[in-house]
Amino acid sequence: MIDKVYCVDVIPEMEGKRVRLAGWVYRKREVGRKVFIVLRDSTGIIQTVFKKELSKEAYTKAKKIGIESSVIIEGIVKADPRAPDGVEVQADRMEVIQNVDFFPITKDASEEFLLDVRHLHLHSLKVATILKVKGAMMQAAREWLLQNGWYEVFPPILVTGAVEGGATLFKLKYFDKTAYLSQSAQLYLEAAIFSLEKVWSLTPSFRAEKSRTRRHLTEFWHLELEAAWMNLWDILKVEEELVSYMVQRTLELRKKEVELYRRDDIKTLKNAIPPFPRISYDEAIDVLQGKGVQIEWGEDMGADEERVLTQEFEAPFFVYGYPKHIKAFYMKEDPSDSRKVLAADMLAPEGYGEIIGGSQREDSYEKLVERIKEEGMKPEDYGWYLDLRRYGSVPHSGFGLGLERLVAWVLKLDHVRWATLFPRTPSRLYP
Ligand code: NSS
Repeated sequence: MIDKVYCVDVIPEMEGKRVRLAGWVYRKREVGRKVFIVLRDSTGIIQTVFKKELSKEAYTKAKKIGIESSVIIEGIVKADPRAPDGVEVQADRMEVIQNVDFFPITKDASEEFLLDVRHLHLHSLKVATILKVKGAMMQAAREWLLQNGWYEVFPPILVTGAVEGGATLFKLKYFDKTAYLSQSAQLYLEAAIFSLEKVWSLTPSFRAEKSRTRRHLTEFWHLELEAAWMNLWDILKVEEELVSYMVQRTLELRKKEVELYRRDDIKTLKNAIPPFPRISYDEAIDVLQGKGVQIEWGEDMGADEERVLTQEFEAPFFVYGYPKHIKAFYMKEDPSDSRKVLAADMLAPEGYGEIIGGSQREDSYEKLVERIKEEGMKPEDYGWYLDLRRYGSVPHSGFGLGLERLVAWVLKLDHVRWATLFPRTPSRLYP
């Protein structure tokens, strides 16, 4: 038997060769005594044509086959300028693996319905494109992390406490105790820097957030980095270099895929080259007030405020120097202004807003205990974490990037849920 090839392998230069393809019926159309079947596989699509005079049996099967049926097709490659990509397969054999009479997803399907049948929605070429881009972005991240001496670690998901506030913890029974699903690997990464110095992890993170926005999932993929001996400004350099590499490399690896979503509108992606603009929280508030947004110094910026701010930029940018009381307990107080912390978020342009949250960490035992108490939490719940400040404490910094948010911006998606295989939101746990 001849070897199976993929759709992408069928090129005009293969003219006259016999090939065997396996995949799903993407499109079908009959013209006179010909049936055109566009076959889909993981690499793309290829036109096949069944002529009655070539094989009556194959032609009859092709006439009957339904959209999204799984088939194996054999035939001869023919260069043809009229065919998409200038090539097609003159088919003389079809093996029907499973015939589909009616595929539930039709052109006019609503977004809600597509999510209800997400397991079938994955057949879509546009969905596959997003999955490929997400994979390419992590491939790029791994390349950069490896080239720059970061160690990958694998933190736990079952945890005993909050990192980003108790209100959004998913709680579960752990034998006779209570456990939670991790919101962030940060505290465990902080522990790991005492042996590996520069560490990273990719984990699912969970937030029991009821907020129904375009940028919240209850389960998302979190890329987190933590490094000893780095201050806030050092870690911002890491952030912009990593994100820039992820974006530029993805444009190399998956240009066609990115263009399927953005066409030639890739200016902001091209602009993602260090140094990214940096503005202080104070400046951001001035800009917002100047634009008539109702916000006072000390208030947190939500998605709406961030959207307005992103209109000022055509590349990702940082907002640094947030007020202490709106940020997490582990952030280091700004030594020059005790109302603030050494924290910065990275915001994506075009309305997307926050894609990274990062900071220098509080490395003093006493100060950290004080902050934990101020936040109404119990220091004894953070015993092991406090120990890190008692046994060889070092200045250190880190950040977390929401992979779906980055992909949503890169592909200009209208919601982060499209950037994940099976989205989890307050109303969606199935399929
Ligand atoms: O809450 S964060 O801003 N920060 C942390 O969790 C730190 N503990 C990370 C660290 O320093 N190691 O979340 C970080 C990023 C944020 O910028 C978003 O891009 C993403 O994680 N994120 C989310 N993505 C999708 N859905 C939800 N609900 C979500 N929450 C955060």
